[in-house]
Amino acid sequence: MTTLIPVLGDQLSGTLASLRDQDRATSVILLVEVRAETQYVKHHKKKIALIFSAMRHFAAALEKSGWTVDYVRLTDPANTHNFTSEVTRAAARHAATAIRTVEGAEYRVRQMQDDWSKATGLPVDILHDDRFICSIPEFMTWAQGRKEHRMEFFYRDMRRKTGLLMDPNGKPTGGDWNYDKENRQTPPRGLNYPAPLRFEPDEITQDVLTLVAAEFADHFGDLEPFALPVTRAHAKQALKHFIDTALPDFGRYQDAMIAGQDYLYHSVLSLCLNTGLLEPLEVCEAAAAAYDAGLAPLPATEGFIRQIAGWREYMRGMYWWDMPEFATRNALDAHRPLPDFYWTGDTDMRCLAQSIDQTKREAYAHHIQRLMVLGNFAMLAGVEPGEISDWFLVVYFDAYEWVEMPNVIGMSQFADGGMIASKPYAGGGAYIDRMSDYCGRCRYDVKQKTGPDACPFNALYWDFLARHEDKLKTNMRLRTVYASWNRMTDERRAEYRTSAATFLHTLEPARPGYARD
Ligand code: FAD
Ligand code: DLZ
Ligand code: SF4
Repeated sequence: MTTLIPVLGDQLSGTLASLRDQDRATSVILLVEVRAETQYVKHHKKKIALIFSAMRHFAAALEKSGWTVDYVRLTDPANTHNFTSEVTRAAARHAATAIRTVEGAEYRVRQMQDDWSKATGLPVDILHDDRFICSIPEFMTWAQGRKEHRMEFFYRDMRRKTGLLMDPNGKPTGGDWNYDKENRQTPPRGLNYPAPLRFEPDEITQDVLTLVAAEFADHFGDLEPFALPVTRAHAKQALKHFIDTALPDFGRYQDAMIAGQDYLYHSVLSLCLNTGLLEPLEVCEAAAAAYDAGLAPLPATEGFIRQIAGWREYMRGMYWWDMPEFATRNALDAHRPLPDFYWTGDTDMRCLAQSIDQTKREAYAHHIQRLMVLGNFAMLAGVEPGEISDWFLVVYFDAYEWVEMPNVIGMSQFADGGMIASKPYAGGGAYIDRMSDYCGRCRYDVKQKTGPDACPFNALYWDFLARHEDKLKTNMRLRTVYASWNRMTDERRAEYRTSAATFLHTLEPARPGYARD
């Protein structure tokens, strides 16, 4: 009687449901480096190294604690590089009598798991991933029957469910659910920003770096320097470091963008959460404990917890709510190919060039760079949602389809027609100028509205609103914006549209082969 327990590359948690209450003597854990998973989109080199190194460290830790682990390396000549055929091979190798696994986080992988019983002829127990605060059935119950889905109401339920920042009388701590009015300030000059901890590569990581350099040379991004957390111990240190050094100012400067400051007060914990090295509830509880101990103010703590217990869980729920249709949503009928500069960084628009350069080096950009620079530009320019979604899935170390897709197709492109965001996150140059120091040294002038030297975001913004007036003018949150547009003279409106068209004409489409072979 042997139970085979396949563990996927984003399930690297000792608390995983499939490992719980299992007899180590009669179980074999399977981890596989699968080429198809590295190349269905051609992931950033750092991301592949992160996942392989974390998988290898996790396997070693499991073996040390008495589990039998079958680890199939990328270079194993027998590796078939597909989850289903590797599970089938392993089941035969170990004469398995049953398979026990946790549901894949992505629709694509979850579909594969449905084939495992037929492929192996064995009973397959697919367990819910209870590392998430909200299970998929619980989210479906919440979502069903609601005319409109909004994160804020879901988030309040998660606060009630977990007791995070809740008073004993059932009211939110401090009296409000959300303290954003006290967050999101422009940072003063000369701040001493904390930097995330760096974890120098050990022998396991060095081997992986050599492998990735050899096997994935044509993938986007810089492999080295590599100093990401790859073990549970690293992840716990990274969490403590964030709480000690950055949480107190997290909310205040959450939306700021400063050239040369890649992380500001962000936690950089998404990679740990999304691989399983940290669990969402433990991260939220650590933040709440810092508030209780008087080490972090309430607006920062609440804002941080909302990102994880609110947005992260909500995005996962909405992904499963709408898949598989989510992947092909294109409510604004956008069909422009992705501009080449998303891969090369070769653009005079300094905000984009800076954000892309950082993405290439670090496989990281923070939320406002992703939303209001990289996503905003793609939406204003009318880029095909599937193309920009592929780009986001490739380039970030935390990008897995379940969380990338609702953020990109939903939140940043409005391609879901408003399922996730109540209005498009569209902004002109003034917003970027207010929240960043990018504009001062840009070749474009953020104050000019039209013409060859004007910040392109300005004309693109009005052109976007004009193009989609039929679909968007009834949106209550855009009423004053459309009122301003309609107060402009015909001549002024035409200037905006001509300026946008002239700029859009200069965009070179990306050459094939960056995102997929
Ligand atoms: P912090 O700012 O420190 O936030 C703390 C945590 O909150 C994050 O680690 C993350 O787990 C969670 N979080 C915050 N915002 C979101 C959100 N909107 N959705 C889900 N979780 C959130 N996040 C991913 O994990 N993977 C992605 O592929 C991804 N793609 C994105 C694409 C776009 C266009 C946008 C606008 C956002 C995307 N996000 C994604 C959400 C967010 O930008 C990242 O989670 C965050 O930048 C990660 O950095 P951090 O850990 O420093 O986050
Ligand atoms: C993203 C990724 C990569 C690059 N490589 C592997 C791998 O070799 N083996 C593995 O088990 N998982 C990998 N993953 C994660 C999966 O592609 C997928 O995102 C998750 O399993 C989510 O369902
Ligand atoms: Fe970006 Fe416009 Fe500012 Fe240049 S001027 S950095 S293009 S917002």
